[in-house]
Amino acid sequence: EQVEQTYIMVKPDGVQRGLVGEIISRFERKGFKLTGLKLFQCPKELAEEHYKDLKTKSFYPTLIDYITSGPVVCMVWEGVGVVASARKLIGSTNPLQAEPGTIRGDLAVQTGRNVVHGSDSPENGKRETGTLNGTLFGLRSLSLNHGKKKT
Ligand code: YYY
Ligand code: MG
Repeated sequence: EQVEQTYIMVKPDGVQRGLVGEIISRFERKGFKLTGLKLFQCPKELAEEHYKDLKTKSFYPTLIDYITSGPVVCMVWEGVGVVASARKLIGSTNPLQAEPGTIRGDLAVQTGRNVVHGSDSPENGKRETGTLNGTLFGLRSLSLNHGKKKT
């Protein structure tokens, strides 16, 4: 059972719709630990780096336009099994196929406006939170003892 980190990003539609608190709340209630957070206007080059695996897809240009269309909220969440668990909390890529109770299942209807990103593997969790190849989103992860006072 290994402690992992995952990169969670509230996409521009989620920020515009005022869903930041709702989304953070779901990860908090689940019991994961927030170790990095910032509001950020993603430059095109960084969006392209983040989604480089999707470069050949037909929706790629639209995706880059969308993700750079307004501020996003970048977060690092930490915990045992957090990568896979966060993907479950988020739900399927197409919100119409996402189960009720998931973020996308409850809050979205369009694949191109699916409110939140989550790393799809522990390796990408490392890449996207910047613990592997430098700071992709410039997030510095503060792994402090939340709620625990040193005695
Ligand atoms: O990891 P996840 O966000 O669930 O899906 P990906 O397959 O990584 O695609 C990233 C992003 O691209 C997705 O959240 C919406 C967009 N997208 C799209 O607009 N149309 C598709 N057919 C597939 C994905
Ligand atoms: Mg993905």
